[in-house]
Amino acid sequence: MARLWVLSLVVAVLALGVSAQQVQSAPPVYALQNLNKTPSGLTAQLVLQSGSGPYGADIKTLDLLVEYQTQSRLHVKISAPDRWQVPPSFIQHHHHTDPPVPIPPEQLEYALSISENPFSFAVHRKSGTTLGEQLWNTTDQPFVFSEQYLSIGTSTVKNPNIYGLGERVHNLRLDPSGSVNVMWNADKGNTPDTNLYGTHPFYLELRTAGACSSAHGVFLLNSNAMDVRIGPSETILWETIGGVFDFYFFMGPTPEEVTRQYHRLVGFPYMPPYWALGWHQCRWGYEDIQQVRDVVSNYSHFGIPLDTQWTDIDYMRGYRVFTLDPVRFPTQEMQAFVAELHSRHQQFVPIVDPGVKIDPDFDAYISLNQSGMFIRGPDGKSALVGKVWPGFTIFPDFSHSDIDNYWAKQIELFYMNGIPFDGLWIDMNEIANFCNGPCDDAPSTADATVSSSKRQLSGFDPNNPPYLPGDERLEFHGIAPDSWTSHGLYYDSHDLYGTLETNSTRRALEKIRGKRALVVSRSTFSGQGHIGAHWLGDNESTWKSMFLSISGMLAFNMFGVPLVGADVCGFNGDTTEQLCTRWMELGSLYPFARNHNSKDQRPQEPYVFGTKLAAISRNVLLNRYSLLPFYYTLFFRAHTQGGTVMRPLFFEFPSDKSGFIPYIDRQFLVGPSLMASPVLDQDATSVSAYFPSGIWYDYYTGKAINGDQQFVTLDAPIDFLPLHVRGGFIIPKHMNPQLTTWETRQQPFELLVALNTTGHAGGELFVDDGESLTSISSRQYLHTEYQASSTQTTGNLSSRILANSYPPANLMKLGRITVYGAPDRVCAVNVNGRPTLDFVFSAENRVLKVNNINTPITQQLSVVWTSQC
Ligand SMILES: *[C@@H]1O[C@H](CO)[C@@H](O)[C@H](O)[C@H]1NC(C)=O
Ligand SMILES: *[C@@H]1O[C@H](CO)[C@@H](O)[C@H](O)[C@H]1NC(C)=O
Ligand SMILES: *[C@@H]1O[C@H](CO)[C@@H](O)[C@H](O)[C@H]1NC(C)=O
Ligand SMILES: *[C@@H]1O[C@H](CO)[C@@H](O)[C@H](O)[C@H]1NC(C)=O
Ligand SMILES: *[C@@H]1O[C@H](CO)[C@@H](O)[C@H](O)[C@H]1NC(C)=O
Ligand SMILES: *[C@@H]1O[C@H](CO)[C@@H](O)[C@H](O)[C@H]1NC(C)=O
Ligand SMILES: CC(=O)N[C@H]1CO[C@H](CO)[C@@H](O)[C@@H]1O
Repeated sequence: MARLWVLSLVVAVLALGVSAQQVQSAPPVYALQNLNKTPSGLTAQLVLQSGSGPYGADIKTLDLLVEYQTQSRLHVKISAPDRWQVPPSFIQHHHHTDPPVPIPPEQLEYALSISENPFSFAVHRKSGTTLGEQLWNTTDQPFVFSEQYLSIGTSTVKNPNIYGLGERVHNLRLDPSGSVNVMWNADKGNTPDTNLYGTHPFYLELRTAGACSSAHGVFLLNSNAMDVRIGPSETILWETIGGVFDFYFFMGPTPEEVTRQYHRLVGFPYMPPYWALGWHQCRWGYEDIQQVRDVVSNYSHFGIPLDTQWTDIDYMRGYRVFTLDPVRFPTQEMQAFVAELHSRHQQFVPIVDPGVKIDPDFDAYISLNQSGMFIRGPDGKSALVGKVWPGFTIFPDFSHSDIDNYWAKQIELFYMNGIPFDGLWIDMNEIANFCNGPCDDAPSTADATVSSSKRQLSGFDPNNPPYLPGDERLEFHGIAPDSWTSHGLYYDSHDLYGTLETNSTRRALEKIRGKRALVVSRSTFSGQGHIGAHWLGDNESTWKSMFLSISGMLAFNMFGVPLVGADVCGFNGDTTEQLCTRWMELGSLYPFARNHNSKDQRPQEPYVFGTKLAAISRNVLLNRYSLLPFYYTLFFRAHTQGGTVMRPLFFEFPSDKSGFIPYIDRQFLVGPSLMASPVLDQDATSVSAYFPSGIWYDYYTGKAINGDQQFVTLDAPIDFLPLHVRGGFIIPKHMNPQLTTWETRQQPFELLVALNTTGHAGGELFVDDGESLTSISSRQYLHTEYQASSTQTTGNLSSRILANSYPPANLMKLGRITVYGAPDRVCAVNVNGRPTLDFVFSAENRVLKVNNINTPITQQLSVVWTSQC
């Protein structure tokens, strides 16, 4: 049993000279006591011996819990009774089995070492049974656990490659030379290098040495305002102003495995409706329903794909949520408009804010007031008042266990009496508040009828914490931290609000529509992706903002929120034709792809700049629609196994030796196989693109490039989006893409087969009805694997059907296969044992196209080609 916990207890001697007299200035020292081994870990207590943190109020006795939860996931929690903790609903699958079965020690990929006195701990990757690489070691960093200030840190390697810790507008790789990564949800536009709308205290670290690499991840489940300081001297220091230390360590060892292990904990990404992957159009400042109607008809006039039309707050009556402006967006016309969209298989998504206008004649206010399920002020009873678009508002308390009785009911009333929307866009939910804390001139409000859950504040002032992450008051553009929710003090639970709102909103939509819902939230917390989507907020119509959107999306894919995108063509500021062109190209690959604009900016729908941009938009969006089977299959993978849809190059090539790969954030991969090298600079007509090793094919022509771990200059005239397919992969597509995802789905499929240097390729296709809630859990879908192999002279492609329980798939046909890297001549092709002449071989790039295959996708497929006739 001794080896079961891979635990070494090192008894350190108290450093000479640390005596009781010096306690005031000396850092706190805790000693481990009452160690208790459990079947899959240990418990112990940490008892303060001497010293004190910088702000006093040190907690004397802490509880240590260690759990070897899975082979690759270690849980280390340091807490104290009666302290705030993130509710368990934010975490999934605590153990690899339920009830937990101890994991044989030799199977654990990590080793934990604890120093008893002074307490510290270290985590190593195990190599066999011995300690390998050190991933974490708290010994030399200040360990403080006091009422309103906690710190813990680790030493790390020189110039570490660290990613994550959002939400921040920043390059993909975090600056290791002294960056402060602040987390506290805040409405601050897309200001670079500051805390923004969401909190995801997770980082992934990539270590490389020669041709070897490994990645690990660290997650702190904590929702209080915090700083994570990286560097300057090979350290990572976490500082938070509340809660507990609830750490999870993920062993990877590949970056994609790290994210899968993290997503298993916070919840695999939810499965979006198929149409959510279509193209979306929105703006703030549509004046009336006629203008919105004109947008939709302009799209069809210019032949540009459009799945979903959105409206921002303009549609509301005086910015009251769940209302329609009777003059500009009258109910009957809105209903007719949405009915028309639906008849053309298009969707409608309106915005909803959490703030409910204080207005004694407004139903949504009257019933929120009556329900008592609102955020309460510092007295713990009366409704907290903020000021948002409609003026003074109160806010639903999404942590209230009965909140659906208010929120879902409002959504349902709006749906039934207003407009049958298909999804909801929830904004301003950090919570944003124009008063920056209490509104001086706020009207008085009713008391909550629910029993108050206000707790004793043990003498601390939540509005004035002694340590301020980001050096900024917590109520900046928000409500005061001494407000109350059913979870307790807002100071503690504030970061959870957006994700809780997403959850309640999604439940409402699923109940009303009986189908998968799209809920796009600005504010998020760890676990958001399990419930809904995110857009990157109020960016700017600048080249820099467009470039940084890539890193934003890559980070959110790591956070488990793959349905993410930025406002295409930019939100604040006027876009230009050239910027909007390049952004439409890049945006055509965003997992969540929406053109959105601010009020009073020049219009930027893709047809307003004339026929050239309209034609480019049409082409890149049709290409997106042709790729949707690929995207949708990637979402299925992420939903069922965790992991990313869009990922950095280093995820697939962690051992790349060039030294460039950890930094690359101007290019990205969709899945493992489609590499995008978009133009991100004004007036550029070429891009310098990095090619990791392996064979790559020009996506459009099949021309091969040998990946040489070097940058290659690619031509990229204004109408061109450079894309490459990685040899070794098969990408499922639709032929003849149409203007909606629904129409596109009626078209035959195509397989793009990109053979690697050994003549192999593999891929998969997932097809279901695209909207039902249970298709995956009840396996009502088609899931097929494709394999291709070839020699210099012959090759073949075959399928293996893994699940075939979606009858409509019998009517869906495979129309064409395209093979990149075919033999240098092809003279005969067989489809399912019968020769066909319906193929085209182009010797120039060795591309074979076999047309009119006409086999149902539910049927076993065999295509054989040869150069021997
Ligand atoms: C979201 O709601 C579901 C019920 O629909 C619940 O099981 C889950 O715990 C909730 N998630 C969070 C983060 O509260
Ligand atoms: C942690 O770091 C300290 C100080 O650098 C070192 O003495 C100790 O051996 C390390 N712990 C382990 C288990 O490697
Ligand atoms: C529709 O397109 C026409 C032609 O580009 C343009 O004049 C008009 O403003 C557009 N309407 C809207 C609402 O975008
Ligand atoms: C709000 O609720 C209180 C009772 O909790 C009631 O006295 C008051 O009239 C209500 N206000 C409105 C506008 O309904
Ligand atoms: C080629 O692809 C096959 C199947 O996808 C894979 O197993 C193999 O490792 C790849 N070989 C090379 C050299 O990339
Ligand atoms: C497919 O091609 C590979 C490589 O040429 C060969 O080994 C295999 O037998 C072929 N399979 C079929 C079904 O023709
Ligand atoms: C990178 C970038 O352009 N960021 C801008 C996004 O928008 C906000 C608000 O307008 C600006 O403050 C940022 O500089």
